[in-house]
This record gives sequence, structure tokens and C-alpha cells, in this order.
Amino acid sequence: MSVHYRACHLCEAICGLELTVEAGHVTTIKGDKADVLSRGHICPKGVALKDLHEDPDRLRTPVKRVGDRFVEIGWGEAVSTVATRLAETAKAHGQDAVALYFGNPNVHSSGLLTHGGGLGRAIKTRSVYSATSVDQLPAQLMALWMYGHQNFLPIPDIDHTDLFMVFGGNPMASNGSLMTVPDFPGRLHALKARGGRMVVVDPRRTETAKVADAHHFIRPGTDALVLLAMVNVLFAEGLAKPGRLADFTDGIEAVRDAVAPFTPERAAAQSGLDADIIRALAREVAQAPRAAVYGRMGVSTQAFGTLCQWAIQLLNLLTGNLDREGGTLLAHPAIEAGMAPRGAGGFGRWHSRIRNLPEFSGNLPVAALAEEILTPGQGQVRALLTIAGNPVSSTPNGRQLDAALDDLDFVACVDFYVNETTRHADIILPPASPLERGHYDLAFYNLAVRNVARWSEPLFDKPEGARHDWEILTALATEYARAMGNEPPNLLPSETMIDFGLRTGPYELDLETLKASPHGVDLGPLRPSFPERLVTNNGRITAAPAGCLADLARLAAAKPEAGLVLIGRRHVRSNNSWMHNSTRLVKGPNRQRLQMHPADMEERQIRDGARVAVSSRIGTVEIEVEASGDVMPGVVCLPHGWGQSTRDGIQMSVANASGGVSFNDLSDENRLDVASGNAVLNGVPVEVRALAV
Ligand SMILES: Nc1nc2c(c(=O)[nH]1)N[C@H]1C(S)=C(S)[C@@H](COP(=O)(O)OP(=O)(O)OC[C@H]3O[C@@H](n4cnc5c(=O)[nH]c(N)nc54)[C@H](O)[C@@H]3O)O[C@H]1N2
Ligand SMILES: Nc1nc2c(c(=O)[nH]1)N[C@H]1C(S)=C(S)[C@@H](COP(=O)(O)OP(=O)(O)OC[C@H]3O[C@@H](n4cnc5c(=O)[nH]c(N)nc54)[C@H](O)[C@@H]3O)O[C@H]1N2
Ligand code: SF4
Ligand SMILES: [Mo]
Repeated sequence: MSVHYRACHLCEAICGLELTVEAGHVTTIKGDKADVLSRGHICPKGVALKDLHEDPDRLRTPVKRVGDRFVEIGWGEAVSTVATRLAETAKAHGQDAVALYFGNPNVHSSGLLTHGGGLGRAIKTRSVYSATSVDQLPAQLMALWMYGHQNFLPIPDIDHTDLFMVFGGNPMASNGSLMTVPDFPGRLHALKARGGRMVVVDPRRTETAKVADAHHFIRPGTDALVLLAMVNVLFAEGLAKPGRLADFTDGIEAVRDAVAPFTPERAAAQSGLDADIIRALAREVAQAPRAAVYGRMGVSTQAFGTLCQWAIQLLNLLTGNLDREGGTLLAHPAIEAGMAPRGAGGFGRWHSRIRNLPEFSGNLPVAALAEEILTPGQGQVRALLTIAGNPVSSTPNGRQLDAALDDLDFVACVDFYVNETTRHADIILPPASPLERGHYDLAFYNLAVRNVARWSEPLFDKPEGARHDWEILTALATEYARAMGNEPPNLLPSETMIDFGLRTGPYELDLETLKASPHGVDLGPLRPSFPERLVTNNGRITAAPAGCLADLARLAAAKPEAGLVLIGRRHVRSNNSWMHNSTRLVKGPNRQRLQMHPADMEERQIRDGARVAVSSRIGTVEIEVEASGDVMPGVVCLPHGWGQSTRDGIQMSVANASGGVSFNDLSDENRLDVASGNAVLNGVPVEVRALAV
């Protein structure tokens, strides 16, 4: 028997795990009590890493489509076919005819992070899409606009704050996001034990709301009005006191003028929150000794996501909580790759062909992918390479994308499952198991509530012939460049790049040191770094970015949705659209149900447990309803990442049916946070009616 320590890569909490191996098999998985960041925390998904590794449905060999079957082929044929077909497309129709889609697990794999850029540089297309535009785009845009860098996301200092105020996040289920906070329950307990409070604003009484000191319902999509009204209150009541931040912040007067029309009374009318409560929330932030206002998916993937993220930054800034202990601060990771000035990012440097939507950091909004495939003309997308993603399931109007993929000349996917998207592939290139690779959390140390560094050794050797993600990307980049007659890129092994990053980083660490510290190296609590670290043009904070000011007219003119609106729901036993082959995760009561308030059900004569039809502009799905007083009246709630789309054909290797439906068969690709191009996945107008039995 041997004992191993490694970071779980399934969510942003990056828990340190202790795994025992006997005769080549994982026998136990527990939280590593000695881990410097997670201190023994684990959730059910961490244990399911064993299921992922052993899953017979996980592809281990490249496959190619023959009719409606996939047949195994060798790596040589697989890579050269993909490279040649993509290059043929680029030669015949132009470079932008080849599209790339990077899914969420890219940020959970150091090999994909070290090599994704190299692949992108080899393929040189502007048709790049990713999960960013169905997720955290507004938060990163605000980091770019206010602090000069897309990755300068101030992290709530939960271990030292007195007030943690959460808008549209559910860390008790998600284990935290844009905030790497393993053992959220333990840290919350400590916060309360030192007299601190957590306040949650959410249309559902979530798992997090249930352990909060206060929870307020809010009508989905109206947070920008509430948050800007809170900023308004700070000025109106003389509570705007940025302290030292004022010395290096521009535009505070402009903010005051801009928020003047957004009063608590105006916000109350649409949000369902009393004006007095809005005032009280603002005062609480201003008066707490130290406070951190935080907003996540719920206030990102909505019609005014950019304004929400702006107002959240302003609340922390204007109360002096930005860049101070117990407030919100930038992390100091050991590898600053993601924070180096050259990675600052950009916005609107080019636009999508059909809807003229802005690029962010080299990516176009994924809500535009289907139309870019379906609309003929110069620049039309003709081939697609996806890397660790499932856009049919995870992006708005998945049905349209599902159909559009059939229109392409060629589809290739780097993935180890046949899912709603990869089943369209001509070729699937599966990486080795995550337990067979080394790992360093290049992304999440940028977001962690404490500075740490940790290297995970592979638990197993990869089988003969298997390839890691970074090896697949290297081979594709090399062969594609050759096929185009270009110089192949010189890409070093992933581990070498990480070692180099550590050596040249601020702590001058190296891989060997980390290998000798399997529980991680502690690099201390979050600490202030402004103004030194600001990389805006003038080295000062931009409190009133032009893009935010310009979007206020849209907010002022917005008409509230009158009827039912649909929001999402994450569960601790599910992971976006995958991990559904793990019986230990999916077992238990059916969670694929539409939650609805009893008053809304009565009005429509719907019985608890009945089957209902849920309709939006995009389509209709049928699902069982569950009466719940946890959702506010006027709101219905459905998990995302489930359900096969309507198409027949190739059998998937991920059991996604389970009676569920796909949320994104309802979400609308035309509903965007126009300021950023981010998709609206929360607050989708729907109708619900009982189905005759
Ligand atoms: N309605 C609605 N839609 C949503 C959301 C929502 O809340 N509501 N959430 C959005 C969010 S936050 C996100 S991040 C996106 C996610 O959207 P996507 O990233 O498009 O989808 P995932 O479900 O994460 O798909 C991950 C795929 O990567 C594969 N994979 C896993 N690990 C690896 C690996 O190491 N290497 C490779 N090559 N492949 C791997 C899996 O097999 C799976 O097929 O969905 C978004 N869509
Ligand atoms: N178990 C599990 N963990 C996960 C994932 C998973 O699929 N499963 N996915 C991971 C990923 S990719 C991400 S990005 C993170 C997301 O992490 P979180 O953002 O913490 O997770 P969500 O559950 O999407 O939380 C969004 C919350 O916003 C609320 N909400 C919806 N609409 C509105 C609104 O208009 N206003 C307000 N104020 N609230 C609203 C919802 O009710 C929900 O409680 O989770 C990560 N962790
Ligand atoms: S919370 Fe669960 S899924 Fe997330 S890193 Fe920890 S063990 Fe893994
Ligand atoms: Mo996400």
C-alpha cells in the first residue's frame, strides 16, 4: 500500500487529498489534514476521482467516426488527420474558418494552461471561443478596466473579514468560485466565531443562504439596480470614504454623478427588496470594521453583469475595503504567469462577424458561435476544435449549436468522453487520466484566499502510448504549422515550464522544493499591493470606466420581466455537464426537477410532482416539478449540465439523461449582457404549464 497527496482538480477549491493505492488501484480518498490551504476538506466529488479514473466509458484511445459509430485509431493517424483537415479548411476558407472552443477544465489542468496558448498561436484564428463568456467575463472585464489586468480579481479575505456579503454565489454547493476557498464551511464558522456576519442576496434560499446571518430574496436580473443604489447611499449618507485609495483613484466624482439617478426607491420597485433594506445593506458595508462584498455566477450571467461587477468593486473601493486585510485583495501567486503585464488582456479589438460582438482577451462571445457557423460568407466557421468543453450543453440555445455542428466540414475534440458536443466529432483525441499527470494550479493560486504553492505528482504512470493534454496540443500545433508551411512552435514540456515559472517568480521556488512538500508550501495571507501593482495606463485605479458609464442608459431604460423567470442551481454532487457516470455522485433523490413556488403552482393549477412543460423563446422542455418555498415567487429553478439534446445518433459515454433536460435548451443566445458579450443564463423568461397525464 502506498499513500499519495495531490490536489483535486474538479473545482476551484483545489483541495489537497490523501489517496491510498493498493495493487494499482485507488482504495481510499480522504481530505489531507496537513494541506496548507484545505486543511482536510473534501466533498463527494473528490472521492469520485476514483470513478473517473476507473470509468470504462472514459476514452483511452483516439477514435474516428465511421457512420454513426466511433472506431479506435492510432495516435499518428488521429493527429495528422486533425492537423491536415484543419489546415485544409484554413487554406480554402481563411484562417478564421477554423474555430477553437476552450472549456472549463482548461483551467483545471496545468498542461492545458501551459500549452493552450501555443496551440492558439499556431492556429492563428480570430474564431476563438471559451466558457468565459458563459461565466466570469464581466468580472474579468472589470479587473481589466479598473486595475489594468484581466486577472486582477480582488479576492474576499474571508479569514479576516467581519462582513462577507454575497450576491449570486452559492459556495456551500459550488465550493467557491473566483475565490479559491477550500473548507468554506470551516472558514465561515471561524468568521462567525469572531463575531463576523455573512449576508446573502439571492432569488433562492440556497444552501449558503441557509447558513447566513441574513438572506434577502431578489428578483433575478435586478442586482445592478440594487448594487448601484447601495453606491448611491454611500454618497448620499456621507459614507463614501475610500481612505488611502483616494490618493490613486480617478473618477470618484464621476461615479457619484452616474449613480445619482439610481436610488433605493427605484431599485425597490423592480428587485422586490425594500428601499430600507437596500440602505441598511449599504450602511452595513460602510460600518463594518472590515467588509468584503462578493458577487458570482448569479450576478455575472445576467443582463447587467458588467454593471453588477462594477458596483461590487465600487462598494469595496468606496468603503476603503479594497486592497486591505479583511477586505478584498489581489493574491500573490508563486507563478505570476497569469498576472504578467503581457497577459493583461484586451477588449473590443475585433468583433464577431454577424452580430458585431466584442472580443475579450482574444475570445469572441460563445453565444455567437452557432450563427458564425450557420451564416454563409467570408469568415464563416467551417471547422471546430474543442478542448475540454461541452458547448452544446453549456451555452445558450444548445439546440441551435447542436444542429449547427452537423453543418461543419470537420469537428475534432480533445476530450475523454463522448458527450453532447464531442459526439459530433470526426475525431476525438483523449488525454491520459488526470491521476496520471502532474499538476500545478496555475489559475487558482491567482484566486486563493491564502497564498500557497503545491505540486501534485502523478499517482500512476500513464499507460503505454497514452498522451497528456499538453502532448496532444504540442503534436497538433506542430503538425498544423507544418501543414500550413509555417515554422513549428518550440513548446517545452509542461513540467519544465512550471519549474521555470516558479524559479523566476516572486518567491524563487522550484519544482524540487514543491515535490519535497506534498502538503504544499504556505506563502502567507493575502496582503495589500496597490498602487504598486496597478497596470492601468496611468498607474491609478479607474473608478468610472467609460464602458460602465455608457451602459447605464440601457439599465435606466430596462423594462422588468413580468412573468416567471428561470435561474440555475448547482449541486455539490454534480460538476457542470460531466462526472455523471459516477454512481456515487448521481445516486439519491432525483435532483433533475424544476423548483417552483407553491403560489405560482396554484395559480397555474400545477400539482407537486406533476410533469410540466417549460417554454422560452428557444424551445420547450418537459420535466417534473417540485414545490419549494426556497425559491421566491415568480422564479423557477433548474440545474444545468443535464439532459441529452434532441438529436439522435451516436450513443454518448456520459449518462446525462437521468430524466433530466438541458437548461440551455431554454436559454436564449440573443440575451446578452451587451456591455461585455456575456450570456444571460439566469433570469430567462419562461412559461410553465401542467402537462395532461
Ligand atoms: N444554464 C447554464 N449554463 C451554464 C452554466 C450555468 O450555471 N447555467 N454554467 C456555465 C459555466 S460557469 C461553465 S464554466 C460552463 C462549462 O462549460 P464547458 O466547459 O463547455 O462544459 P463542461 O461541462 O465543463 O465540460 C467539460 C468537458 O471537458 C472534459 N474534460 C474534463 N477534464 C478534462 C481534461 O483534463 N482534459 C480534457 N481534454 N478534457 C477534459 C469533460 O469530459 C467534459 O466533456 O458552463 C456554463 N453553462
Ligand atoms: N458542485 C459543483 N461545484 C461547482 C460547479 C458545479 O457544476 N458543481 N461548477 C463550478 C463552476 S464552473 C463555477 S463557475 C462555480 C460557480 O459558483 P457559484 O457562483 O457559487 O455557483 P452557482 O450555484 O452558480 O451560484 C449562483 C447563485 O446565483 C443565484 N442567482 C441566480 N440568478 C441571480 C440573480 O439574478 N441575482 C442574484 N443575486 N443571484 C442570482 C442562484 O440562485 C445561485 O445561488 O461553481 C463551481 N463549482
Ligand atoms: S471541494 Fe470537492 S470537488 Fe472541489 S476541490 Fe475539494 S474535493 Fe475537489
Ligand atoms: Mo464556471
